[in-house]
Amino acid sequence: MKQPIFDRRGFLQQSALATLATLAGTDVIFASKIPPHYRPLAFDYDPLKGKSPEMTVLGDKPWNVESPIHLLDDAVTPVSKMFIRNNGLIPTEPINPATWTLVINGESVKGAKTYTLNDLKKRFKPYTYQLVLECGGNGRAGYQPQTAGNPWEQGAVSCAEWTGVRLKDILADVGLKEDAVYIGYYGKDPHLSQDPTKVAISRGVPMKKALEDETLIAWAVNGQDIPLEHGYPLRLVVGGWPASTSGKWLHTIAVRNKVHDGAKMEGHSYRVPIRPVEPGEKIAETPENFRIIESMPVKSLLTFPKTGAMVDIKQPLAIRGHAWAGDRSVAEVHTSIDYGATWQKSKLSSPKNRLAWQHWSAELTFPQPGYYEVWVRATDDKGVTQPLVIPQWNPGGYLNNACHRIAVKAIA
Ligand SMILES: Nc1nc2c(c(=O)[nH]1)N[C@H]1C(S)=C(S)[C@@H](COP(=O)(O)O)O[C@H]1N2
Ligand SMILES: [Mo]
Repeated sequence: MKQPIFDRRGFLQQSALATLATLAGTDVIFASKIPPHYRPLAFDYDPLKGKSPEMTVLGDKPWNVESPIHLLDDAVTPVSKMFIRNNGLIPTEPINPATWTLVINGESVKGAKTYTLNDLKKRFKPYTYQLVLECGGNGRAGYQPQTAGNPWEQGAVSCAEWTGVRLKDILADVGLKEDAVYIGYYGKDPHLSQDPTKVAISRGVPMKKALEDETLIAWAVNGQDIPLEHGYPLRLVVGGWPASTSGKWLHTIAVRNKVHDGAKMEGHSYRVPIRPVEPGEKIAETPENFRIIESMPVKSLLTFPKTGAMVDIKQPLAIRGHAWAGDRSVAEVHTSIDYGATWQKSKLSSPKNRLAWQHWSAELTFPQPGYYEVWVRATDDKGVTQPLVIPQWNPGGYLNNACHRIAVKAIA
C-alpha cells in the first residue's frame, strides 16, 4: 500500500508483479509486455465473491450491496451476509499489513503519533464487542418523494463481532489537549473520480462518543481479518451511530478542536432538519437548519420466517428477529397479526454487550386460514416506540425506522 503499483516510468513494480502472480496462483506469462500504466484485470476486486448469492446489489460504482431481511437471521451477522456501503472505490493497490500505519494527529493532540498494526496488537489490550452498524440511509426507499442516495430497503444493517483496541486507549497514549472536540477519520479508498486530491468520505464523532469503551480500532471481524470491502486491514467501529462514522481502510485519525469538517460532514450529508419539512421541500443547507445524526433510532426486524411464507395453521408459528436502539437498549418488542389493532409482547434477550442488537422471539397462532401480515415494533429504554408509518421525510432520506412487516399465508 505504501508504494504505488507503478514505478516512475509507469511499469508495474516487482512487488505488484509478485502480487499479480499470487492473485492468479500461477506465473504471469508475457509480464515484460505489460504496457506502462496498465492495471492488470486480476487487480479488480470482486466484493461479491465472499457474499451470499441472495445479497441485493444496488450498484457497483461504488459498490453498494444490501442484505434481504431473512438473510439477517443469524445472532451474529456472518461476513457473507453483511451489507457493503462505499462512497468511493475499494482500494486497488496491494495492501501490506506489515507496513500499514495509523497516524493520530490534529490540532488537539499534544504531538502526532504513528502506530504500526503490530504496535496496536502488541502494546494495547484487545477487546471484542458485538456492534450494530447501520447505514444512516437504511430504509431510504420508503420515503416519498424519493431522495438522492442509495434506495436501501431495510437491510443496510449488521451486528458482527469486532476485535481491536479501544480508541480511548490510543488517545490516552497520544495525549490530548483540553480543547479536543471531535475526531475525524481518513481512509485509503480512492474518490470515485480517482482524483487523488479528493476524499471519498471523512467523518467522525464528538469526543464523548470517541472515548466510549466500545469505540474500537478493529483489525478483525468474527475472529478473522476484516475482508477488503469492509476495511482491511484496519477500521474504526462506532456502534449505534450512523455506520458512516465507522471509517474503513483507516490510516489517520485527527483529533479536532472543532466539529470535524471532512467530506460528507457538510450540507445535508448525514444530517436531518431540526424542524419538520414538507415532503420534497427544499430548505437551505445551512448549519442552523440541520443537525448531525448521532445515535440511531429504535428499530427491529423480523428475520424468520421470510415474507411470503406458507404456514400450517394447526401449529403455533415460531417467529424471531433482532432489535436495537442506537446508544440505548431495547426494553420491549411487540408483534401484531391484525394490522396493529392488538399487540402481543415478545420474549427479548439482553444484549451481549452495550450497542449489540438484542434477539426477540414469539409464537403466533392464526385464528383461521387466510392472508395475514405480521408487524413487529420495538420500544427503547426511554419509552420511544417505532412508528407504524414512515417517519418524518427529510432531504437525505435518513432514519426511516418504520416497523417491519411480513406477509404470511396460513393454510389448514
Ligand atoms: N473509508 C470509508 N469508510 C467508510 C465508508 C466509505 O465509503 N469509505 N462508508 C461508510 C458508510 S456510509 C457505511 S454505512 C459503512 C458501511 O460499512 P460496511 O461496508 O463494512 O458494511 O462504512 C462507512 N465507512
Ligand atoms: Mo452509510
